[in-house]
Amino acid sequence: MFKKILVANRGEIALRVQRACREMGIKAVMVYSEADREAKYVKLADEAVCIGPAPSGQSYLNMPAIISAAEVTDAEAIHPGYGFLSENADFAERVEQSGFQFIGPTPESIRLMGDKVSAKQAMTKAGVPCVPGSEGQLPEEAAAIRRIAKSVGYPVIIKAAGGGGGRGMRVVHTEAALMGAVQTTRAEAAAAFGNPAVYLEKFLQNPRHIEIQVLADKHKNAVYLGERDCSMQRRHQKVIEEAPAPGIARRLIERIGERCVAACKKTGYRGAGTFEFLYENGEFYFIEMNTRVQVEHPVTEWITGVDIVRTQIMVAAGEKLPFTQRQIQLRGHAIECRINAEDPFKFTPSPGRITAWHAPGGPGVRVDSHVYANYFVPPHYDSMIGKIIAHGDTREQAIARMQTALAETVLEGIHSNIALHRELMVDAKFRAGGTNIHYLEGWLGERQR
Ligand code: MV4
Repeated sequence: MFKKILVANRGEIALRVQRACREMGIKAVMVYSEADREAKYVKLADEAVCIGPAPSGQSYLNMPAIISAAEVTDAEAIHPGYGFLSENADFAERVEQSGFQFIGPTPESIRLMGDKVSAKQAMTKAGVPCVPGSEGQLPEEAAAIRRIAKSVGYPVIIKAAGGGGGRGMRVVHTEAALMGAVQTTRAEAAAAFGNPAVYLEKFLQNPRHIEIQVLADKHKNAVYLGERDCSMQRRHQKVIEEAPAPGIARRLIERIGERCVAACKKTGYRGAGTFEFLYENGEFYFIEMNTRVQVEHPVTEWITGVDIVRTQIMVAAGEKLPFTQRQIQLRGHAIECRINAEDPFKFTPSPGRITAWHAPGGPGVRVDSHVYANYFVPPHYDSMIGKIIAHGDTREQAIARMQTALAETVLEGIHSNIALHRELMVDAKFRAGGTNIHYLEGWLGERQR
């Protein structure tokens, strides 16, 4: 096992990885920007290295600075967390070329999944059901594109191969609008991702976002850890996640999970990964794969009892997965509320000094957050400052515990979305379960302020 790991991230996930290291008897080197000097996990670190000024381009995205920090501290591996360099194949490659273990999949896997066209082709080949659409990227000729769209059937969606997570896509309802949308999406993709390739899919109007968590080792073993329902989102930012997904038959999830595991084995995937699906009318359609640990991993940890971050570290060190698929049993229900420092109505970031913070607790409550009273939320990064996760034997109990937790939480000095979560926990449609990806935005539109 590693003796020392460098954590190339900040905020709650940096603390989460630091905790996993502590528990495993591994020293954690924390890197930080000038804006994060006062962070608790920096103060409490075995070692900490400043990697640059506040803007992430000069710090958390600064590959030479991070690799130098690993060199001077004699770390053996680098955990990238989520965001920043976590899905950057060139970074993973440079980490390994510098003699460190990247805690994640191979650069080849990251590259395969980073290109959404090659990802879909690999999944189709591995037997994972995908959204009907173009085979690979769209050709140049307008007539050929029209033919594809017509056979798929309108509405269709044009997506950039280099996009993902909602970036670089455009819905098309009629043939008249098709070529304009293709040209615009291509131009935007070339500018934003340096890759003009686009592909076409049938546009699903009212899907849910269901994702499958997988873990794989370097010895051809892979398991899936059930699913998460991440449909409660606003502008492609998830707000509430839960597991299991309400109302979806277990045998259907098992069929899809087994396909995901087969795809991992076929592509030589290792580490933690997430297969994103759209779910509509009882069918799953693969859209993208994320090759990192995700924000919402705690809901899966809670219903499976598997420590995902610990397992990422174990498999990166070459150990075998310490469990088989048969040993993965789901227990109860877990819900996560993301706590954002933001205006409760305009959703603009609300950085600043936290004057009071009382985290909730009690049975079935977990808080993943790096904040504390008198902590200054820097304006340079994502507005998420932590997560509250509640578990129960049933979904009703998990919601009840989340309501208690939200009622106990005190956060003063900055604006947040805690009141929003309190309102959502009593919303009849949310409580019924199974709302689609458009529900939250509709609800916000009708909400009385
Ligand atoms: C779609 C779709 C409907 N049909 N693809 C948005 C994020 C990116 N991961 C894929 N996205 C979508 N792809 C087809 N063929 C609708 C979305 C989508 C969405 C997906 C998941 C969660 C929230 C979403 C919000 C708007 C659109």
